[in-house]
Amino acid sequence: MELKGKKALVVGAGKTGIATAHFLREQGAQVTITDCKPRTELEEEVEKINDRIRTEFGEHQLRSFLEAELIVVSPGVPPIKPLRAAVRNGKEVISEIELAGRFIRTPIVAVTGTDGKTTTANLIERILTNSGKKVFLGGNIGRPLIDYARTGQDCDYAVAELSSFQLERTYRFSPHIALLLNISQDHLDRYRSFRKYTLAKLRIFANQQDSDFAILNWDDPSVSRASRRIKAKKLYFSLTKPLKPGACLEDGTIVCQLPSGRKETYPTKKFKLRGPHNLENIMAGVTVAGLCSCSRAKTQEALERFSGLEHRLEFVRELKGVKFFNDSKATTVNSARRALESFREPIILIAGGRDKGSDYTPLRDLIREKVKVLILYGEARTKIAQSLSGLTETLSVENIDQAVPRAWAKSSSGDLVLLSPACSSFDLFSNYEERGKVFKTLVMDLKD
Ligand code: UMA
Repeated sequence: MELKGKKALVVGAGKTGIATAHFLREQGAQVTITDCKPRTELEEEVEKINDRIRTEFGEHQLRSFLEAELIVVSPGVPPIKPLRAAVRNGKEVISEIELAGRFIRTPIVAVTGTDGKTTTANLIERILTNSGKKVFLGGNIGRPLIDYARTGQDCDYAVAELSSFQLERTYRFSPHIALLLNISQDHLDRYRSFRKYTLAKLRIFANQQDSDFAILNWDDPSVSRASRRIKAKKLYFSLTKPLKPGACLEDGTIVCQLPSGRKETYPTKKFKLRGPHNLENIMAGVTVAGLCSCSRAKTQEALERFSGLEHRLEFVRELKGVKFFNDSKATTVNSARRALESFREPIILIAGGRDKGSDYTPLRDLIREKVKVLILYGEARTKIAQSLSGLTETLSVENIDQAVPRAWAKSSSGDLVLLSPACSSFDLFSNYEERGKVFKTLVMDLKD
């Protein structure tokens, strides 16, 4: 792809937009970056933009979209009017992942799914690194993939966590190994239907060839239904079915058999990650380990060392026999469901935040069975209360500052207090990390 002298427009001046603008500039393009926010709200970002990049802030200018020869869109930017007009006018409109894919020469391991993709991408990075491979880790995880294209590209693998937003507007992007962990309702505030959301996720496989690999969740009907048209070699993992080839669980041991005949076993007893969903993530990870020729012993060692990530079923503290867990990253109903499945103790669940158009009723059975007290907070609390009424003692509070002391007051030794919101954080916080940190501070401040 020749970029020299090309008129390029980058939409969105967040992490992705800034990295993309710099890449394009370094390749000799004439770059403009546009953001709908006014310059005064973008002070930090403006500092990072070098003066050879033109800026247009405050409002998107249709003219810039129509004059550009190439438009690269940040994942958080929905199909806004000027983008639709540019497409109608035959402009090339692509995502940052598409651009990165055109320049990256290292094999890409791409992970998508509604839940578990950050944990799995990190786990894969640890497994590969422990076997002596050099790895770049990026994507939705917080570091744009285009950053890797800007380096000397001396890694053995580029591992990318990819969201549905990032997979939109990809046309040639083709990872050597692509993983789809699960699909459940999410982002229905951006997609008109679950089908549209699923189709965006499936773009991860669209350009793979039969020399590539697709790693898929056998137990998830949406995944197996969607996998029919995949051209790459398919490898499944399952918690319920003894798959050969594939990865499955036999008497507490993960067995992973590849089409080549290579078979490895990984006893799960010493794994620190909790819950059946994490076993799925691990099965996906060991399949990648096999495909990348990692040593069994080194993979097992990496799995036993990995204790998970901040804000994902993160143990915070134990106070008078009550355990506190921070699962602020659970921004979907499905991830909250998985969190509830991970514990045997009576749970005091704190949920709520900003609704994403979700249906909360899939939580009903688990709430009835496992939740001693349900504490709802934030914008979504009334909607959730209506969906989950009459199952257990339910309290409604305004925010997390009120929820934590209420949870503590309601708990007794042997209980577990879990923040697993099932909603996004944007009603009260700038992101789930901030929400998780506030929760942890409140928990650490509790006095017996
Ligand atoms: N903007 C416009 N016009 C619009 C809409 C937005 O100019 O019509 C501007 C905003 O004013 C803002 C900029 O776009 O200044 C933000 O762009 P962005 O939302 O794409 O944010 P980035 O900082 O580039 O972060 C993105 C991902 N964000 C989203 O997908 C929302 C980050 O994922 C990712 O880590 C980063 O790229 C690097 O790849 C975050 C996320 O929340 C973690 N992801 C969602 C999720 O996990 O559920 C998908």
